[in-house]
Order: sequence, then C-alpha cells, then structure tokens
Amino acid sequence: MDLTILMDKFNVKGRLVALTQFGNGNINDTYLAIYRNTFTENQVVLQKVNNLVFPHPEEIMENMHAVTRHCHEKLEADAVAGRDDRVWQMPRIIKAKDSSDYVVDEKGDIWRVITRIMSAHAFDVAQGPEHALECGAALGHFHYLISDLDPSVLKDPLPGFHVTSGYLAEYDATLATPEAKALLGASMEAKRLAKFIDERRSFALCLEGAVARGELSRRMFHGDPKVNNIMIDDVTGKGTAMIDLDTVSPGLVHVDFGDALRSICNPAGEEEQNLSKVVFDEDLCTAFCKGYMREAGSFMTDADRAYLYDSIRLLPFELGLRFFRDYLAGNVYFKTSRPEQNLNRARVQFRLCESIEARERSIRNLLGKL
Ligand code: GN1
Ligand code: MG
Repeated sequence: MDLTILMDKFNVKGRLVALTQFGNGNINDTYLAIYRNTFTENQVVLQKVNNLVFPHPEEIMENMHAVTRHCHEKLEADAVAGRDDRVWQMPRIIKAKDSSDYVVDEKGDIWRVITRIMSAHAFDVAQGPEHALECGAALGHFHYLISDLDPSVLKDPLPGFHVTSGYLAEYDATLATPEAKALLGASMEAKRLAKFIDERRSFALCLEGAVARGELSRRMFHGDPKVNNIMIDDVTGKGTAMIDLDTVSPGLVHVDFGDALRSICNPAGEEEQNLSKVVFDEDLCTAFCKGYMREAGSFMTDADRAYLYDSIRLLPFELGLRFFRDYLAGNVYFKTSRPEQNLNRARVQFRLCESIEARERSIRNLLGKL
C-alpha cells in the first residue's frame, strides 16, 4: 500500500513532508506523518489496526469514537471549571475526506489517523520516581475520565483479553501440538518456564475468583497502560495523556494497576537479556501508587485494596504466559524480529513475577500505607 496515497484520503491540512515508522507497539503498524504549510506544522499518527489481533477492527474505531467523545467533553468541562492542575490531553480522530473515521484499503485493512500529542513523550522504561508518580497520576486521571462511560456503548474489542484462565486454556491447547512439543523438548529454559506456570495455576485465577465471589466488580479499564502508552509533557514533566485506546472496555481496574506496575517497576525493560537485571523496584512502585491514589484513590473500596498485591503479581505472570504461549505457537500474535524474542520476553516477565513474590511482605506493607 502506498502510504502517501492513503494519507491523501484523510483531511489533514498542509503538504506531506515526512512519513516514517513510529513507536514500539507490539500490535498495530504505526507511522508519523508531518505536514507543513506556510505558517505551521501539523504532526499526525497513521495506524493500521491489526486485524489478526482485533477480530472486528471497525468496532475498534466505533469504540474509539465513543471513548474520545466522552473524554473530550469531560476534559473540556473540567478545564472550563478550572478543576485541573494541568492540561490533560487525549488524541482526536482525524476524519477521512469522506467524513468516516477510517479508510479501508484494497486488502480490507483499516487505517486511521489521529492527532499526535505534541511537546510530550512516552518512555520505554521508567526514568525515576518522579516519572513513575506522573504515570500513576495519568492512569488514575484516565480511570476518573472513563469511570462514567456507559459500557453498553462499547463493543468487546478483544474477547478474552486479560482473562487469565482463558490464556491458560490456550496455552494448554498449544502445548498439545507437535510443533510446541518439539520446541519444549529442545530447550531446558522452555521446560523451566513451563514448570513456573504449572506451579502457579491456582494463583492465576485469583482475580477471576474475586469477581465470581462478588468481591470485585468490573468498571472501565484502559487494558494496556504500559509505560510507553503514558505521555509526559516535555515542558512540565507532568503526565498529560494516555494513548493506545484500542482496549478501553469494561474490566478490572486491578488489571490496569498491575499492568502499569509490571512495566514501570522493571527499569530493565521488556526485552532485557540479562535476567539478573530484572528486579521489581519498590521505590518506583511507591511513587506510582502515590500519583495513582491522588487521582483515583476515592474510587478504591477496601475490597479493591485487598487485591492490589495479587494484581501486581498476576500481570507479569499473565503477560509471561501470553509471550510463552506465542513462542510455542510460532509467534503468531506479538510482533517479533527474531524467533526467540517471545521466549526471552516470557523469561523477563516470570523473573519479575519471582522478584515480586520475594518482596511480598514489603510490597503489601507499602500498599497498606496508601
Ligand atoms: C501489546 O501494542 P502494545 O505494545 O501496546 C499487548 C499488551 C501487552 C504489551 C506488552 C492488545 O501492547 O497486552 O501488555 O503488548 N496488547 C494487546 O508489550 O494484546
Ligand atoms: Mg496496545
């Protein structure tokens, strides 16, 4: 697909002067497009919505429309009322020239253009406690923004997303294939990871059990609040926007909480090769929680608080399981640039999970002070 011809179908002012690959997402293909005219520059983000991951990409766009409309209205009302200590931002959909929210190419793929959050950046790893605190504030504020979004206006973007029992079932089904058996048989490390999973099968159901017992209930969640989906203002250093809104839907805020922490408290990052560098950083955790609670603490019930530790332990386990299953299935879900990449990603997440388990008392203690 000629991307310049594609860009021409969208309503962006100015002349297209650059179009380059952008970001480090594992799912969608993302490009930055720069437009100039006599007085200004306009930077926008072009994305192909991954139709292997998302079964109905057009519904992803309907959801994005509903989420951004709801949040923009709320953000504007809060700004007018002077309720905020900063400008919170959110990407906007740029319409195609035919007024639709996306363009379908000749292969049937769905492309969208959204505004770029200017003078702000996201980082692949936490830069320190101040950054972690701002990530917490951004996620907490986002939870506030979506808390009153009507769930019935959203379609399920990704059935089974963050349902750990489902990932276990998928893993077991993959393990039964000859290809997976061969990969497992050929590697001591893969066997070690399989054992790691087996030892935690009942723990893996902790949040689902709490929902079934009525202790936790679903609210709205982001679904993918890892550190590089949290934009930080270049000028003030404050959190300013959550991006990657594809998975906003009814879910447990615990999943977001655990997912953000598994990414923020691992400064070695998701691709680290040297496992001894993968350690859960409690100072970053404390800072994140402080920022999060400042914005969203009032939503937290005692039952919610009781499951925070489990969510911190569960999300690296779950992501490690997803990476490992994908490795055994031949790398069909997460983008990879080498065959062992998903195996290594799984090793990192499981090491992080172990590091959390080793610090359980201390993490529970810091959570108890929130
Ligand atoms: C995927 O596309 P990206 O990189 O934002 C994945 C997340 C994982 C993350 C791990 C829809 O997110 O769940 O935590 O990779 N998104 C989906 O890097 O599966
Ligand atoms: Mg994503």
